[in-house]
Amino acid sequence: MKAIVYRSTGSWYNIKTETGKAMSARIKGIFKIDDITSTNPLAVGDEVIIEIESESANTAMITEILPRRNYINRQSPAHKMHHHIVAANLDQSLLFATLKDPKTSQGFIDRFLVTCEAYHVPAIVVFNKADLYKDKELEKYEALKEMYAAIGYRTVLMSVKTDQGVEEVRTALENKTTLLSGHSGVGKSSFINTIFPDLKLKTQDVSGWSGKGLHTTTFAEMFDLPLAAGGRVIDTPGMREFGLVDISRQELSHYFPEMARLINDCQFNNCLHINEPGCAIKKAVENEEINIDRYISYCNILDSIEEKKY
Ligand SMILES: Nc1nc2c(ncn2[C@@H]2O[C@H](COP(=O)(O)OP(=O)(O)OP(=O)(O)O)[C@@H](O)[C@H]2O)c(=O)[nH]1
Ligand SMILES: [Mg+2]
Ligand SMILES: [Zn+2]
Repeated sequence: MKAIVYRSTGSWYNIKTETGKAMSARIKGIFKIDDITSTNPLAVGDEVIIEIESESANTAMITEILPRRNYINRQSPAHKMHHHIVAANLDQSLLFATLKDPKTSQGFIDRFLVTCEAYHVPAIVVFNKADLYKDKELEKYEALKEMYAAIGYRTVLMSVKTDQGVEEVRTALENKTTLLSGHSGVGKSSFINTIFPDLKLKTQDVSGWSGKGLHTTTFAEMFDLPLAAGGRVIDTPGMREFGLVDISRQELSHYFPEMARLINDCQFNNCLHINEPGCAIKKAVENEEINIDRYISYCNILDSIEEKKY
């Protein structure tokens, strides 16, 4: 029987069968997975084949993982050589960012967008806590919105507290499987609570963002949306950094849409767009066709990628 993984808490998985029954399941034996360095063999969103173990205890054995359509992968903060699959089989991802309490940097957003491009997951950037923004933050938002719109990314200004923009984001979730991610304290679980009348996910206490970067959500978990159109949303624990996996220095510019369309115009086909002669990207930055802040993100990410030694 087919089932989907809704939550992983270590050796046990919460799954839902294709007939809609929720069960607990374990992996039977060891099955072959492409990437043995992953810290988690199965992720939320994975489609699996199960055998019922006990009807009375409502448990099952997972015997096989079905091929993933896509996934979001990040470097494990503790072990740089390991990676962690955040979620699989996604239709889109919503990156939650805040310009205040806490501040999300553009660098963090751009790193996440690079991963979404690399794994073919469409991304929307949601700026939450709009109720806290003063003129300075609102101006910053407008500038970011314009910058991202020019390269094909949608942004939404939202406040879970005042409901501003919540309906727009809810509509974007219809009939899709959506990953929510972002730093701790940006309001991912609060957002899910507002769109699920009955769900009471744990969120940080009412004093709001404490500045300590505490993680309130500790496991990724998927929920079926209470919408006629259907859809699922995945809440995840906040992350401090977003370590890129499996992206080489040479291919990085392919995942910046505004650079990807120009790389064939560079004089050298192995151009890294730093100080090579005849570089079309550098020229576009000088002409302001490419936003300088995006180019800075590119350079910072490039610096952080170590060339693999084969
Ligand atoms: N002012 C304001 N506070 C908000 C808003 N949305 C959420 N918060 C508060 O921000 C704090 C953090 O919210 P959470 O939903 O726990 O954040 P999270 O992203 O799930 O955090 P982790 O689970 O740690 O990753 C809570 O105290 C919320 O009440 C908002 O739109 N405006
Ligand atoms: Mg949370
Ligand atoms: Zn170049």
